[in-house]
Amino acid sequence: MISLSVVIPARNEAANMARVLEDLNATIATLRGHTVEVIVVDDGSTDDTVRIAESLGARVIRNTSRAHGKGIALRLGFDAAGGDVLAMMDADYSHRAEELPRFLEAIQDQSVGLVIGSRVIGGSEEYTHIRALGNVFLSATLGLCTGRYLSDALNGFKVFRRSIYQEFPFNAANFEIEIEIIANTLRSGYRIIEVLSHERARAGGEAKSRVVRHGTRFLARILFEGAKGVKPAPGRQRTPDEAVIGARAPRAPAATTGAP
Ligand SMILES: Nc1nc2c(ncn2[C@@H]2O[C@H](COP(=O)(O)OP(=O)(O)O)[C@@H](O)[C@H]2O)c(=O)[nH]1
Ligand SMILES: [Mg+2]
Repeated sequence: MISLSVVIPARNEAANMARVLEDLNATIATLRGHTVEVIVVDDGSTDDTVRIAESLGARVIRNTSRAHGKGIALRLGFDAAGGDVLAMMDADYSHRAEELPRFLEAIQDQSVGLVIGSRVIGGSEEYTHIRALGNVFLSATLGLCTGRYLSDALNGFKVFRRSIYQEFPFNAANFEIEIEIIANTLRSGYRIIEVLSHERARAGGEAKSRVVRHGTRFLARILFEGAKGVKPAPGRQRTPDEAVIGARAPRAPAATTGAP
């Protein structure tokens, strides 16, 4: 049995919360072999976000400190999560809950620590030219700084092992937590896998991310993590678990024949 915690950061997402959780609950009902908790982390929402989340069965955690941001909210949720596997998705209905099984299947490979949804393969209704270019530039820079080239490092739809969160320090306050998760996964020696993911446009409400401000913070974080180094300790590099990837039964041992 795999225990999964889905953590959703939300600030003033009343326009979207109901459909996010309805779709998520419907997907959870189809999962076999998983126990699942859903955590919504609120950051001083002034609308009905909290009431709607609670009415749909989510456990709501409130950030009561003066500092707020997506990274702070996610870390509060991860701290409270009981699952061995953590999923993070946005509260604006841009991520598709029905894709979650694809992520969960990928992380069954014991060598995989992090699964990222790739909008480069799956497409995005929210990409403006500037966002698409920024993502390509920042993902390529991350590759240059860490040696791991990803098509969509910045996507906030991710599934990863809680052991990585527990083993390494996390301190990102904002959207740059995406980079911190990748860097710490590389340090852990686990592999990172990308799966196809299609991003819808935010359904309602207002976006909190700003291209220039958050793009700059992403870049600063990439350079910082690259300078710090992401090489895993010797002996930590994990190799693919062929049994899961190929979904093959182990080969029967060769029959031994007696002496002629
Ligand atoms: N709790 C909390 N959530 C946030 C904060 N900023 C952004 N979020 C959430 O993070 C997710 C992504 O934010 P969004 O504005 O859609 O950014 P974008 O999709 O990256 O352009 C949404 O679920 C937001 O509600 C924050 O300060 N606190
Ligand atoms: Mg969004």
